[in-house]
Amino acid sequence: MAYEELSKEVSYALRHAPWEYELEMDDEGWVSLEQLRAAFSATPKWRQLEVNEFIDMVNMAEKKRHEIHDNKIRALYGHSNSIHKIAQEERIPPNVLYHGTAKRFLEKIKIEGLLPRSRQYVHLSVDTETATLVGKRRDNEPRILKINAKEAYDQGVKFYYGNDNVWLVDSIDAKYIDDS
Ligand code: HQG
Repeated sequence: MAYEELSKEVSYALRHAPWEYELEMDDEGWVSLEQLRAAFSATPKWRQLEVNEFIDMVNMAEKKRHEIHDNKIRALYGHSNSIHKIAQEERIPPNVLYHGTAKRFLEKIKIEGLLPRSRQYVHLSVDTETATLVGKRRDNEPRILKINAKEAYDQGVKFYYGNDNVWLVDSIDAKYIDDS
């Protein structure tokens, strides 16, 4: 089974295009596994797909992008702002979080802060290693911004838990970004 390929298409369906697959998604982003299987198996590539293969995909993945519970699956983060806003679980963040980005975005970020752009939330990383990997998708030598998360939280900014490496926030004002 091509789990990586399957995971990419599942991410696409759950993050960006549930309607393309005629999925009924609840407010927290959950979709029935059986409905997802039925939608995928309508295409020749995934005709033989079984529900267990989604479960194996999630269990074997190096990066925790999806979770399965009670015969339902959801993407943990990454949702596009073109689908209904997914309710995320509010939690107290660590003191500091990081954001890896491209050098070319810095000037604007220093003025506007971090904005979710085409997604529903700004994605923050728990450590500089994770932030570097995120930033490298856009720049070979990414900049790592340090975010004073607890300070922002104490001043009323809501933080949401994505997975052990990813935190979500609606936006981050420039005053909480420390790029020294
Ligand atoms: C930048 C992947 C200019 C921001 C990753 C980023 C992550 C601004 C880009 C997850 C800005 C948006 C998300 C502003 C933010 N002016 N640029 N004011 N505010 N930006 O892809 O965080 O592998 O939507 O710095 O690992 O890069 O798919 O967000 O560069 O966890 O599971 O706008 O996607 O996960 O880019 O990545 P993205 P991201 P997966």
